[in-house]
Amino acid sequence: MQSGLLRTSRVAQRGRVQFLIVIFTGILAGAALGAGPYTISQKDREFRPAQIAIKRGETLRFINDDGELLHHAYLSTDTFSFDSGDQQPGSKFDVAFSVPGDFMVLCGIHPKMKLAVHVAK
Ligand SMILES: [Cu+2]
Repeated sequence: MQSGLLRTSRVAQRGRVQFLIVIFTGILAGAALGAGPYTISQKDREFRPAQIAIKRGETLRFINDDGELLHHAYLSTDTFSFDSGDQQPGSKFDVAFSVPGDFMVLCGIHPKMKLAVHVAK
């Protein structure tokens, strides 16, 4: 009776260990590929969130979810630049930040729109 219980718990334990290995492998794969994309909303003429910290190589996805308004996200620095062009309502634009640093993304149409991006190494 006792040995039967012991065997059952060992089998359960082995199953749990295998389950944890599967999860751990998934986490490693996720880390290698980089998380994201991280969604940036532009509703009500604001980048939301207004600041974000990511790691080098990770992607921000700019969604124009602001009714009928156009937006135009861009960044222009010596080390890293991008330009979404005029972004139609309902469209999305992905940009991978390949360079570490602190950046301020702006909108070419709405000067008050600002998004601070911290890209870690
Ligand atoms: Cu805008």
